[in-house]
Amino acid sequence: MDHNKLALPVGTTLDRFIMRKQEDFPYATGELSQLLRDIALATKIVNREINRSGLIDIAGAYGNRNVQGEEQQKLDVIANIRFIRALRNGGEVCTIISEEDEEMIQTGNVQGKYVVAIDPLDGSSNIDVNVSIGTIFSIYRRVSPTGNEGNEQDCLQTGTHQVAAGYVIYGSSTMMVYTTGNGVNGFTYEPSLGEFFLSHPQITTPKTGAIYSLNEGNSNEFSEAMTAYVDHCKQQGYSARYIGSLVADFHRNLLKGGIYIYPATKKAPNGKLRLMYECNALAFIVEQAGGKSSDGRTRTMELEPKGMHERCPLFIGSTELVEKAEEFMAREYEAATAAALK
Ligand code: AHM
Ligand code: MG
Repeated sequence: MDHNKLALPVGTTLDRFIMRKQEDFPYATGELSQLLRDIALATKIVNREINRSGLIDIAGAYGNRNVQGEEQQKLDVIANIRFIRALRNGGEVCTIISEEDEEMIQTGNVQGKYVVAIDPLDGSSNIDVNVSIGTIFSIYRRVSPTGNEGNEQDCLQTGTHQVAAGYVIYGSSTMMVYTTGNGVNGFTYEPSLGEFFLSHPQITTPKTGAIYSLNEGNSNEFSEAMTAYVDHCKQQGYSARYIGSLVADFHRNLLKGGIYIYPATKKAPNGKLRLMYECNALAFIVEQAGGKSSDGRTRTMELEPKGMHERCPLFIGSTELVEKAEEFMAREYEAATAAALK
């Protein structure tokens, strides 16, 4: 009897995968690997809290508003505590930017070489209704010398300087997807073993697709170019798919092909999503998977951040779809430039 058939191999754990990748870089010190493992550990804890949120009193509003003026959910706060604690205890990170905290968070690890920007729990309005939510993170190497706390310059680097980025989707299964700039790999959580296993090696996103994802409820607030692009999607016969959880919408489109848009609107001229801990991380991942991300004109990862909580429009997904949307947005830009010159 074939032993493999009797007891199928469980596959590669996230820990082993991270260690193997580190071996590819002979001078790597292991700090980034440790940091990724710290994030994975916090993810497991947050996953546990999310899974039992319907059973104990941790669903619902916390009774506070975050820096964005949005109502914090209890799980937003819990996830924030869990990630910050894991990064503080891990020792590799000097400073953290979080969606939930107005100021940068100093971990006290002045020797830490890394800065992390994180949305601990994205799409949290979906928590109470059992819809997928996520975590998004970006990792940068600090630019200031070690021995001091991290500063604004460390925190406000362009997305091109990311050394790693990832997201976790707490969905029908929990997955972690990340890149260190050498392709994108996805790991699925096996709850009975408490481990992430490599399930989606070397993810590539289709060059094109037939899904468009945006909140059409805001269409009265769209620019003419944006409205024209949505009409174009309809004429092409694309399907509209919008969960309202960025990670879940992004993940689906990454695997199936499509475009996710959170555009500028009349009320919100910079859109809704945050450059430092939502857009840049997903931009790094989509580019590593062969896709594209921009604000409609400029590559997301080249946008110069001016503030930790800065917002920007997001057009992200399959290259052909993003480029087509950019064509529509360019018309708008040209018209505005012509009008300004009159
Ligand atoms: P959050 O960070 O406060 O959870 O908000 C971000 C979420 C994204 O997950 C989602 O794509 C978007 O907001 C949905 O916004 P809207 O309800 O305006 O469509
Ligand atoms: Mg968010």
